[in-house]
This record gives sequence, structure tokens and C-alpha cells, in this order.
Amino acid sequence: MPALVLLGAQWGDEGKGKATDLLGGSVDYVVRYQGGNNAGHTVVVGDQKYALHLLPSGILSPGCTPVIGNGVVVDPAVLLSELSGLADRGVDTSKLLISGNAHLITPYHTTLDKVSERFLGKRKIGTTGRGIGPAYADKINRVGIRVQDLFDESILRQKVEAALDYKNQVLAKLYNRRAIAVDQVVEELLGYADRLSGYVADTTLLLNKAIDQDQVVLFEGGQGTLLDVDHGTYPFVTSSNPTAGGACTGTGVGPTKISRVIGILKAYTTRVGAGPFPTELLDEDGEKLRTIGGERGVTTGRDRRCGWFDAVIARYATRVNGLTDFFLTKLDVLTGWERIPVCVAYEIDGKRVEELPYSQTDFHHAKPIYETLPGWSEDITQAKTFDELPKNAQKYVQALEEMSGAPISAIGVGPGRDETIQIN
Ligand code: 2SA
Ligand code: GDP
Ligand code: MG
Repeated sequence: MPALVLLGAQWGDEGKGKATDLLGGSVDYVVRYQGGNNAGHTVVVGDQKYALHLLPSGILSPGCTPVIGNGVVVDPAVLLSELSGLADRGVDTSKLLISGNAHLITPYHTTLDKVSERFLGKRKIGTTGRGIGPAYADKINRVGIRVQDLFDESILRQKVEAALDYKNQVLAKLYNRRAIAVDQVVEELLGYADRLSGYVADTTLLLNKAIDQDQVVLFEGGQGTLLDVDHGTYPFVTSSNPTAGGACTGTGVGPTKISRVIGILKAYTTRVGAGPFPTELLDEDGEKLRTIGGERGVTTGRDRRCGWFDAVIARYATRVNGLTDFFLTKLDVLTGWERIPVCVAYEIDGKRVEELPYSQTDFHHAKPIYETLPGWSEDITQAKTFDELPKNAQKYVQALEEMSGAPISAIGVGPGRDETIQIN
């Protein structure tokens, strides 16, 4: 098993951080391949809780090398403060490696993110405001600044000038805002160079060599399948590819090297930010899921929208990621419901639809068709094997597995590392 991908099968926050940490002890590298500090991955180790935004969750596993791949957008100020926050708590951060090809998020990206959301008004995406979209836009527009540019002042200045030329005209003409000064940006970025230089490496070469030497590399996705810029609910998506293909482009490791793709799947559904969400509950069940599940954004603190499990989405995730298996998370949150509805298909304009519609309009009109499964009331947080789960919880898991198109290989029954049932 040289390389495996672990990614979100829904709209993010499925519990990827916990799952990555769980595997951390048995892998040599944990690699972020897309996104930036918009991610919020929670890892609970004993009585300690860590919220990671940019760093791979493998940073908490001694013996594992954390890597930030070329597909990630890096805010250097956030990176350094996350590193020092962990170091203050006794975590060894010295092994971190960062691709020189990763792009930087600068203060003007963050400003543009916030300004453009404000101008979108009621059509806003509900971004995390971390500058993610504008940084990726510059990358695609070929006016991005990369980590390696920090180490050549003349190149850095030329690139910042190129990046700001057009933006300053737009800011002045469209938004009536002051121009951003090139000198100020260059000075700030140069101030990070010394502190980051020791971490920068040719991560593509290194990861490929590691795989060739049978070391195990885990690619850790941020956000989720339905937030993918190509395969998600566009335009209500993030600006990168959290789906499995992103692990290849975002690290420079070819698809033939990847033998397993794990989809992290919450036992119900959540979404943060705007956009369609067929099974969303705007009633007291939604509020109950939010409260019991602790469904609040790890980065922005926003309340997450909550709804019942949606098998159409799970099937879609299996398809577009080529999933080999699922980790089902947060089953414990469903304890106490007498009956649990599960969306098995949609009704769109009077017709039953089994697969995620490719048309945005159809998806916006999709109404969930529910099957209701019997619930359970027993506490399941201490269960260590599948057989220890109450019969109705077992049936719920089996029903989800059947509907979702890939086997479930682990079940989360609590946030802690050991609150997991492994299924062989
Ligand atoms: P952005 O900032 O450009 O990536 O926002 C675009 C959309 O992507 C959503 N998004 C997320 N959804 C779930 N979780 C994310 N991470 C944080 C968390 C979110 C938080 O773990 O809780 O704290 O709010 C994440 N990151 C981006 C975002 O809500 C937009 O819908
Ligand atoms: P990520 O973005 O996918 O890493 O997920 P988040 O960390 O944003 O949100 C998942 C939340 O669920 C975190 O607070 C985790 O500690 C918690 N969590 C993960 N797995 C389980 C589980 O099986 N049960 C419960 N109750 N909480 C879990
Ligand atoms: Mg999260």
C-alpha cells in the first residue's frame, strides 16, 4: 500500500482530521494536496484537542513527516503562527516539508476575498475569507507568487508588481479602494523567507522516491467532494480539487501509485457556507444534530447547516473519487432518535432521480425521497466491535453501505482516537 488518499465524501467536516491521525502511526508521510488555511481539522489526542488549519494532521504523529504539497495555497503568517502554537504545546514541528511550488496567500488575497463577497451580496459564496479563491485565481492567471519566490528578491518584486498592476486598477476603479503598495508587500513577504527556508524542499521528488522505497504516503484532503471546483456544487465550492485526482496534481505523484482512496462519510450531512443542500433540516432536528454533533466551523466558528444522510451524494463521491472504502463517522451523534430518515433518491420535477443531477438548476430543485430506518437509544461510544453495536445501529450502517457503493471499513463512535470500530 504505497500511497493512499483520504478525502471528504460530502461537503467537508466529515472527520478527516481524526481519521488521518488514526492512520498517522502507520504511515511515513501525511501530505496536504489542496486548499489552505480554510480547512479546519480537529484531532483529539487523550485530553488534548488540536484544531489544524493549514498543517497536515500527521504533524501530531511522531515518526510521520508532514508535507505541504504544490497544490496547497500557503499563508505564511498563518503557517508560522500555527507552527509556533503547536511547538508551544510540545509538538515536534521540525520535520515539516513545504513544496517550493506551492503558491502564497498574501494580505491582498485576503482583502480581495472579503471585498468580493461583500459585493456579491445575497449571491455570496460564504467563503472562509482566508484569501483562498483569489490566490488560486492568481495561480491560474499566472500572476501568483510561489514559496520559492521568497528566496529571490528581484524575482519576488517583479512578480508582486505583475500581480498588483491589474488589481490596483480594479480596486481603484471598481471598488474605490486605495492601491496596495508593492514595497510593503515585498517587505512583508521577505520577512518570512528566513523562517521558512529550512522547510522548503522538492517534495515531488521526495514523495516519489519514498513510494519507490515502499514507504507509505497518505494524501489528506481538505474540504470535500461536493466543494470541488470541478465536481462540486459550482459556484458554491472552494477553488481547488479536494477529489482524488487533486492528490496527483497537487503533489506530482502519478495515479498508478495510489492503491486506496478512502472517503470519510458522516452518518448525517452538514454544510457550511451557501449553496444547495437537499436534505437540510431547518427544524428542531437540524438544531439537535448541530448541538449534539458540535457542528460549528473550526476556522470561522460559523454554525454548520445540518441534515439527514444523503445516499445520492455518497454514491456520487464513490464514483468521482473511485473510492475503495468509507470511514463512517459520528454514528454516536444519531443515538436517541426513534426513527432516522435517509435520503435514497431525489424527486426532480415529478421524476425519481437516483444519481446526482449534472444540471445546477435540477440540483437546486431536488427534493429528497426518504426511507426511514429504526433508531437506537443505547450509548455506543464504548463499542469496540461491530457486534457490540445495537442491532438497529448495525442495520443503519449496513443500509448506508449498500446505498453508498463502497464498503465501510471503520466506524467513528466518538471524537477520540480510540473511539473507532475497525472492520476487517
Ligand atoms: P473558501 O474559503 O473559498 O474555500 O470557501 C468556499 C466554500 O468552501 C467552504 N469551505 C468549507 N466547508 C467546510 N469546512 C471547511 N473548513 C472549516 C471547518 C470551515 C469553517 O473545518 O469548519 O470554519 O467555516 C471549509 N473551508 C471552505 C466554504 O464554507 C464555502 O462554502
Ligand atoms: P474535518 O474537517 O473533516 O477534519 O472535520 P472537522 O474537524 O472540521 O469536524 C469534525 C468534528 O467531529 C470534530 O470536532 C471531530 O473531533 C469530531 N469527530 C470526528 N469523528 C467523530 C465521531 O466519530 N464521533 C463524534 N462524536 N465526533 C467526531
Ligand atoms: Mg473541517
